[in-house]
Amino acid sequence: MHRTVNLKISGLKNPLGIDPDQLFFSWQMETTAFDARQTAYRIRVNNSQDGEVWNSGFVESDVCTAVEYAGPSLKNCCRYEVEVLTKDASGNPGECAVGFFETGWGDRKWHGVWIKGINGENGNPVLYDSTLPPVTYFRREFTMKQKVVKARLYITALGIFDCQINGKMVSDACFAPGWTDYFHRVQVCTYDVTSLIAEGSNAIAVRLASGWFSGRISNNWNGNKPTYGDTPKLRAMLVCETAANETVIIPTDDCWQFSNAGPIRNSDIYDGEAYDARFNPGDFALPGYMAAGWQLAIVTGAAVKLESGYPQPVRRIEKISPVSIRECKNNVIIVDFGQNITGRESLVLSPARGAVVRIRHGEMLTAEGNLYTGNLRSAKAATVFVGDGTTHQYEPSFTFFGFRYLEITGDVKSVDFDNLYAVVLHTDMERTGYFKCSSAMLNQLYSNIIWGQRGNYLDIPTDCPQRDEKLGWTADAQVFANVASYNYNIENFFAKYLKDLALCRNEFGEFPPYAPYPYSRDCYDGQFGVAGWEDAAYICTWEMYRKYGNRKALALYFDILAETLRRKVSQYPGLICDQALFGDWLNIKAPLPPEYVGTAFMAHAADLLAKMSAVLKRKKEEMEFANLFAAICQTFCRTFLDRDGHLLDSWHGVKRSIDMGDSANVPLQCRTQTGAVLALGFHLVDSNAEAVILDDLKQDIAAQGNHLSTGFLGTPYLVQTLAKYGCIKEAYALLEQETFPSWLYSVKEGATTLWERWDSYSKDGGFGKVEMNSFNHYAYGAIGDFFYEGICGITPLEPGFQHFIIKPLPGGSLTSASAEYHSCRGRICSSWKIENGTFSLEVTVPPNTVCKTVMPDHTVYENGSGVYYYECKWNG
Ligand code: RAM
Repeated sequence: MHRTVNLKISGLKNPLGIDPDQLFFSWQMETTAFDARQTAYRIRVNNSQDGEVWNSGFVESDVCTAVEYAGPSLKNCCRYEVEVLTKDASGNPGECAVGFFETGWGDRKWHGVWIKGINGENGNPVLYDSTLPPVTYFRREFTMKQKVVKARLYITALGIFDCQINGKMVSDACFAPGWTDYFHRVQVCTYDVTSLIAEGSNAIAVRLASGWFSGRISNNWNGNKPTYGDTPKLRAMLVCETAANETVIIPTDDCWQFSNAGPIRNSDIYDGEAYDARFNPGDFALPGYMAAGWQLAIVTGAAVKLESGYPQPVRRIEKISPVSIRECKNNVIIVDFGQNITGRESLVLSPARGAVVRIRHGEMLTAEGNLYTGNLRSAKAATVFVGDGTTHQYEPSFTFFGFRYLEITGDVKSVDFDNLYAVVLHTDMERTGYFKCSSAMLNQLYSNIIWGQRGNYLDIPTDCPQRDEKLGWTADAQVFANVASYNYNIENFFAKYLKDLALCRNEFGEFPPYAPYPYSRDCYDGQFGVAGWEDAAYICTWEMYRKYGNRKALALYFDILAETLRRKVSQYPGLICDQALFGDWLNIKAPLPPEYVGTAFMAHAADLLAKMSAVLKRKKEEMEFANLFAAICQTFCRTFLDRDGHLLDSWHGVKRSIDMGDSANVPLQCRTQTGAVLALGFHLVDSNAEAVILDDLKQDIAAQGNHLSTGFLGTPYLVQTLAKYGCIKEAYALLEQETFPSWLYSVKEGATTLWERWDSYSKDGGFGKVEMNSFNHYAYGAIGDFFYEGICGITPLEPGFQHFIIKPLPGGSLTSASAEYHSCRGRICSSWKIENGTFSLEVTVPPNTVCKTVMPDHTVYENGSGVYYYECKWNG
């Protein structure tokens, strides 16, 4: 008998506060039977008052992902029970999956208004940064005459907050309500606080920090002009139902009080936190508190849409102990956590009243063993703790750092080093992928990729977590999206990001260089619509569809994407587009003409739109974009290929992309590694030219002694494209290369995350260009695609893994490898080894899927669910 398991409602387990218009269901079949298939499903939605609200009836279908709710309109703030039953091939209904969800407040009238405090002075410009305001505390008391049987807190902020009721935190989310395009939307968090409300006196208290709204991140790149606003704002509504069937609502209003006299004297995402324990507000989150000196909150407004749902918060995921603690100079302690992470420190300390402990964060040490902070640019990334003579368990609250090392100075004797940890913070995503193989170096590279994702998937996909950026850069996001979606379930994470990407377009419909984009749309307008960056919108939308099979998500953006491309084409009627400001970012002396990059990505966008149209059954558009793709390919070949099919090795144009690497004085040419893999990977040329370009690519790699020269845009396609064309030897030669430039070069130099540059550091040469040198930039981690799809060969043939292939590509020094991927239909596994001239492979195929297995000797097997073992001869 089978079971129906893993029921997700709008991508989540038993969510609260969801938007009923976005409701969809997914589940999996669980059984050890071979060839198990779902032949039908039935979804029932009930609520306690109305009974059955929707019964889909048995639908004959094997679909089990993203099934949309199709019943009558749902009530707001109401709990619904869900039951999903599936039938197998013999019509057996098995065991059902159950879950529930609760709808959010929705578009009903809000009872709370926006309130704010006044940005206070932090009181001591010597100790703390005088340009940054303290965190504002808010509170309000209320009386419940009756016992409360259900209480929900709907709360949001322009800024970041945490909230307590009667001294207890309402949630463990960090940085709520997340960063969205605050010009348009802000997420509303819904919390079940029933157990926190007492009969009698109660208090609700909030700490509100500037965060992404009015902190430095929102104006650093805009001449320090506060673009969203200069003071954070809060809006909340506590809705209580009593035993006497009454509804009591406590809204944010002018009865709330605020104070700037709390201990967090400064808080900023770039700069860190200053905490002065002498500012002790006492039990401000408990009822009966004497709020002396507190002022009445100011009622304000905000033209921003409140959206139900805060699907995936950032949480404190893991605590790491130091691997070493040493005094590097008198009274300067260096703590090494052995791993570059994103998060903050947690420690126990007891400085005397007024004594100061300072903590700075860095990813590297200098040759002398001191903390290296040169690459942080203007980010202070520091914690200042001022003691009050008592012992504190302390961790900063509204900031995060990218670091492996801490430098602790000041009253270091007051620090209890046995109670010092690094707390890892990231969006709380479900891990779905694992990989290991016989090469310790590649295993370390894989670990670096995982940490790259953990370090940069913090509410939005960031470029880096340490310096004064931490922004949702689009190319970085698109090149890494494929491997990221194997490692973790990122369906909701990207749904949120793509929404903001679409909202942040400029008046010409062009996509921004990062999202959310905290400035007016004409600020840096040259950075909109940039090839490879703008394309995150097409590529990530398609990638999410490939992994999770959610057609509605495609439909949501299709028209916007189509419109954007049509406008671009009308701007470049000759079909040569030179909008490639960042080129093949950080390539190694192999700069491409911007015309080449711009045109290649314009073609790829057309191709993806043709594919999307086909899925959405939009025949007219499918023709339109297929024709457009063909036309751009023609122009591309006419412009960038010579008569024999070689990419041009010189270029007549003079326009160049920005160069932050070493390519500024290198002549432009199309015949580069990135030039080749874009032409091949995007299928821009015919098969004759393909063979010529592939050959040139192999020669180039050999001429460079098996080294790569690709930057951000070419790297994701390099090894994958070689492998696709059967050049396994060349693919592994690049992958296992240990000298500069290569992936394993950084591993050899001791990296525990991916670096921004191929040469960010070397033991002999020291640090790369200091003005842009992050040690936690995941873009080059795109090579992880090859670990899952190449080495272990797991690739979807149909969206959502209904039909997939396992075609392992052994090669290089590897004698074994295995990958596991918890797809939306269940666990897939591919594990191989080579022993005594035999290649053996074990594959796991989840129920309700079909897997085509291709062995290295080209034998093909096709199977439904089960665990299978195959062998063939191996002669290397
Ligand atoms: C850098 C970012 C990012 C890149 C852009 C072009 O500052 O860190 O990685 O996409 O510039």
